[in-house]
Order: sequence, then C-alpha cells, then structure tokens
Amino acid sequence: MKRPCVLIFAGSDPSGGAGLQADIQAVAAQGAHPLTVLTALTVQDNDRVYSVHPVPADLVSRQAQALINKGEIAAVKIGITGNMANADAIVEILRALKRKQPDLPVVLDPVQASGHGDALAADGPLQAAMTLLPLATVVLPNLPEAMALCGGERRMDAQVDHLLRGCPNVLIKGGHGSGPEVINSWYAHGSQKTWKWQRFEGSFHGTGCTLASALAALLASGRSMPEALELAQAYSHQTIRKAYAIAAGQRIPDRRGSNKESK
Ligand code: PXL
Repeated sequence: MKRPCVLIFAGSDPSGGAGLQADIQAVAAQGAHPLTVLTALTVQDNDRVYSVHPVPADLVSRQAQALINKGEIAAVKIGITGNMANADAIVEILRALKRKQPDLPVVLDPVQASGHGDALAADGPLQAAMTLLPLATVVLPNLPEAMALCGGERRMDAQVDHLLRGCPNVLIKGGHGSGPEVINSWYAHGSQKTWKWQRFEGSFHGTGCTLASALAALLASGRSMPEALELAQAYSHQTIRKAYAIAAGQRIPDRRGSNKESK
C-alpha cells in the first residue's frame, strides 16, 4: 500500500535526539514516510551545539526537486534551514509546490536556538522563519520564539493577532514556561483551543521536532487540523514520558510506537 510522504527540511543532529533524526522517527511512528532534505550538518551532543554547517542552497533545491519530480508530497515540515540562502531556496520550492497543490499542509517549526540557547543557524534564523511564515499552514513557536517573531511583543493576544496575519494556524507552546502544566494554545481565525499537559521533570532533546513532525504526518494522512494537533500532542507527550538517557544531560524522547500506549 502507498504511504503519504512528508517532505522534511531539517538539519542533522548526530546525537540522534533532535533535527532530521527525530523527524524521521516521528513521521514513521505516525504511519507516513519521511522524504528528507538535509539543510545543515551540526556538530552536537545531546546537550550542546558546537557548530552549524549549512548545505549549499542549490543542493537543498536539488534534493527536494528530485523527490518532487518522482512522487506526490502530502505535507511539508520545516525545521532549521541553516541560513537565509537555504530559507530562500525553500520558499521557491514551496511556491512551486503550492501552485499545483494550494491546500498542501506546511508545518513550520520556527527554531531560533537549541534548548540551551546555542545557535542553530549560520545567519538570520529570525529572518528565515519570517520569510517562510506566509507559506506555512501552521507555525509552532514556543514562548520566546513567539515573542521574537513579533518584534519583542510580550502580550500573547497581540502575538497571536500578528502571527495570524502571516499564517492561518498558530500553536503557541508553553514548554519553556514554568509550573506543573505545559499549556499549548491553538489559534485560527474563528477557532481556539487550549491543551494542558503534565510537565515532566528534567530537560529533553528534540521535543519541538517531535511535535512538528508528528503533526505534519497526521496532516499528510488527511486528519483535520484540530484532530492532528490533538493526536500529535498526545504522541509527543507520551514520547517525553518514556524518554530515556544516552549520556548525562538532556534525555531523548522515545518516539517508537504509535499514538497508543506502548510498553
Ligand atoms: O529542536 C530544534 C532543533 C532542530 N534542528 C536541529 C537541532 C535542534 C535542537 O537541538 O539540533 C538540527
């Protein structure tokens, strides 16, 4: 049987916890197939990022084009671009794809830095996210990213108004907040929903990648936005609950299995 394909633009995380390696696992766990366009190599462990090496922009375009020429793309997921040149290349690819498939779901993770605050772009991560925003179906900023994307605006209602002018769905993620619950809020024109998830002790590597990729896979499989948001969060929550250690420091979400409880 044919599987829906998610075209992923992401950087490599050699620790296997975040980035492309996380995306592959999350998309597969949701029953879709990951088509992977590498945007950057990083040198990192499960805690710190030591350097970022963007792939040349024409190679980003050619990796994507070969896959697009061959088969159908059911959704797109964008993680780090590595630099502005790659963001511009991805914009061109998305414009061409959307001319043929105006309803193509595009999930944008507007990553500005690693969990520790280390750089994940050689230049302009904020400009890259802002350039891609108008092509996204849904953007998933955490609290600092939402503020950055809105020129330092601190009020969430103003952030939401601002982001909805660029993109029809916004999920503001409360993982960087404090308190016993992680509060995630979805906003669309005329719709809104808030989820509260138990906050787990410790820190984790690649939680944002997991959520965005699972969401892209569920949208690729034909789920509606509210349904896909619900299932992707439930899956991500489960991967964090079952997170495991590979070394001291951040734990790795266990992305095996489906949405259903597994041992
Ligand atoms: O979670 C954001 C992220 C995205 N992409 C890569 C990363 C990380 C976080 O470490 O390494 C490659």
